[in-house]
Amino acid sequence: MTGRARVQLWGMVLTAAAALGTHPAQGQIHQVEVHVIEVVADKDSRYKSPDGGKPEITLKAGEQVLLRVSARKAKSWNRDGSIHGFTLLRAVDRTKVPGWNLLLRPGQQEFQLTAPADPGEYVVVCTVICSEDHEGMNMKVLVVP
Ligand SMILES: [Cu+2]
Repeated sequence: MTGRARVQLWGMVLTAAAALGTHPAQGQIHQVEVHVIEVVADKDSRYKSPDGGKPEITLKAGEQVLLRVSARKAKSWNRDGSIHGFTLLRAVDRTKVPGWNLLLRPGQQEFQLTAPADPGEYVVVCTVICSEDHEGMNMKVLVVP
């Protein structure tokens, strides 16, 4: 999955540059490398890759990430309309990674994020009580140097 996301990266470069408000000077293309990650937060309270398989996410420490999530309602949701959460924790002490405490709405949404600076194991957890299987809604993320 990571490989496929990397291929999509090049299609995203100009979009990302425009979104960041960077203007190429004198015809020079200023490339911003963005790692596109696609995840489904599904109605059975599981994170999946777009093909329905288990998501395997590897990030480079400190890289720019465009997280594209498609969320589908499970049995219950928050009063504010959030149907799942997407919160990144350090595996070793379960502390939250700043900027990665996300709430998901139904449908597709995108987040511009920065990968953790420290390599290691991380875990994404759902913070919305989305069903009786909510506690099992998590996935590993590996951050490499
Ligand atoms: Cu959930």
